[in-house]
Amino acid sequence: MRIARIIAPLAGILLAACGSADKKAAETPKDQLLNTLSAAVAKGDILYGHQDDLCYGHAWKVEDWEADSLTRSDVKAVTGKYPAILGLELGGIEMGDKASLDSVDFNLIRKAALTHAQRGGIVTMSWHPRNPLTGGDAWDVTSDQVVKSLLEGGELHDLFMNVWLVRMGDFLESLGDIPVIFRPWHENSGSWFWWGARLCTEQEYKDLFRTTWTYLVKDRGLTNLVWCYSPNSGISPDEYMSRYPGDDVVDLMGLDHYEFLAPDGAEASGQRFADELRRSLSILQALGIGHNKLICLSETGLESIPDLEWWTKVLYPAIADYPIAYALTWRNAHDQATHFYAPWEGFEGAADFKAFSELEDIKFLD
Ligand code: BMA
Repeated sequence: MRIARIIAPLAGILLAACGSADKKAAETPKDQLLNTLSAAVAKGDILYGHQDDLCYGHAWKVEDWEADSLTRSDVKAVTGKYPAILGLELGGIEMGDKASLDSVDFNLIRKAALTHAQRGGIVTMSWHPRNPLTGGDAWDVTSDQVVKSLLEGGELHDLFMNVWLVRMGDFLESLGDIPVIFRPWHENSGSWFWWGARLCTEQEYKDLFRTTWTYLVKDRGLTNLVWCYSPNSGISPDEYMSRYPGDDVVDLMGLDHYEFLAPDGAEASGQRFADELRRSLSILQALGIGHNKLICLSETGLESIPDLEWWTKVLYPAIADYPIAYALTWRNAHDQATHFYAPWEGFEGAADFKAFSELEDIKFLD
């Protein structure tokens, strides 16, 4: 039994704050999406999300994006339903590339977003941009000058403002009224991306986030973005807030938390994962109430899911009592046998995922 009754007042506040749903219709796509998420939280629902669903899955991918009606989904093949939240990845858009860093054509990404929205689903977008200073990828942490170089006064500021953000703005604008949970500069409490904790100062990180927000929202006038801030788990409330860019530019407080299987086996690893998740979600819940923001588990998962009852015995009990709007598991790579985070047809742990999808408070797309 979840705690919908306790958090319903919070959702009420949020509804009032983002467009007075009881007085007049929501005005912007962003308001509408926030209202939808608030309503789900008020009911005690948790929406399930899957990264890159519709674009590809375990050992298959969409070949012809124009002809394909995007009806295939690993999640649907197992549960009969599409995920409620579709995660999509924009890494490479800043370079003007035709396809993302995961080789998904940006036309397909746009079509997947529109198709999913037309089916009644919600879209979220992440961004793993390349390292503009070294020419490496998002994981290139060889320089701690990258964020600084993009900010005002930096050698790459012009590139950032007049090329990177323009390309991002063009793509997001091309989605029209489709609302998007936009989640740039994520997992910044770790130091595995060039915008991570040891790679820039707190102020530089905040400036990076705020510069991105100001360009897309103020300069471009985009009204379809719900802004999600999502550091990694394993942090204190102070650490969460130390790089928080501000209530005026964040709509959704998120958190990424994965399970990694340790040599002591699935049971011990699952226990540690669940304990840390509960600890992190308790912190997030308190911060969400304090800042009047919805909260979510923006990324989670166990690669290859060797624990065949992970969904109902590990993940669900860890999240069920928290007012998170959604929980999203990462992608099922089409070209790597073990890089998957959701079951696919024929996977031996599929039954447990189906059971998870049938839980009363876990919502897929009906
Ligand atoms: C990572 C992995 C990578 C991928 C990246 C961006 O976690 O899945 O293979 O390129 O996300 O989607």
